[in-house]
Amino acid sequence: MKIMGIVNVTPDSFSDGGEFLDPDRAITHGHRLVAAGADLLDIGGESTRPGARAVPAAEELARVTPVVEGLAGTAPISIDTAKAEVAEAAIAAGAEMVNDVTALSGDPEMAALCAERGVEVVLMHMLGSPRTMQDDPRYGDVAAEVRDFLLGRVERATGAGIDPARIWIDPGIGFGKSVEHNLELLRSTAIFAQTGLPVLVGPSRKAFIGKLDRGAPEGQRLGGTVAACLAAMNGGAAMVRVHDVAPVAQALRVAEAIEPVPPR
Ligand code: PMM
Repeated sequence: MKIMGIVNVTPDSFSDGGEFLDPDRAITHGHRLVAAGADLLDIGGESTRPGARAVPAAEELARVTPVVEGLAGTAPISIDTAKAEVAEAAIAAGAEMVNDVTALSGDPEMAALCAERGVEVVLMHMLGSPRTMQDDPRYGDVAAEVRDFLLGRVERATGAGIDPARIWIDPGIGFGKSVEHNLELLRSTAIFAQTGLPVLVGPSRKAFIGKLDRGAPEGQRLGGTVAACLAAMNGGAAMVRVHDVAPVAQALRVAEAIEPVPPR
């Protein structure tokens, strides 16, 4: 299973906000993540934490472009953005993947851009918007609803000309989900893998881990992150998106050695 290392160039991401706002620090961090075992780096300039404020495109561009430029060539780069303008600049600077938490519904130009540039695309599920998503989220059957939503977005994406072989799906852990919803999605990773599309799962340091462990703060959620990544791996996920690459890489390596999973 692959590991996507997170480089958040933001003042307010929920667990590492402000740490890597300076481009040189973000680039150094990216190098460290690659040395620690990241197969890919996900660079983002807009926080999606619950209630986060929207960032103007110019500000997001100024944050991420030097970091993409500085890290391109070190590892494949994913740009975590919902804005076509930001994605376009990041692709020009060397990004090969667009990770859009709105599943291409945030910017009308995004699907065409991704199709035209031939990049990989991550379609993630979110209920509502970051401002409102944690206000009492409800589902009937969360796994089936999230899967069906994602399959609908895949259809839209391929309809816009995106190569189906370049599409990833992500259940969006923490994006409009209660603790029980997140657990059910992790438990149901196989339902997503059965679509035949590669599955990305992003549980790293998220609030549900703190809620399950006596309110543990963001910096003390590594054990829970590892447990969630192993559950995703066992369900057939192809990649996890994490902050703490070295310990997760070690856990996955050991788990794979104990019980080899067929390579995707
Ligand atoms: N989570 C966050 C941001 N981007 N992208 C994908 N595809 N999946 C996720 O779960 C996801 C994401 C929020 O976490 P962060 O603020 O620590 O980056």
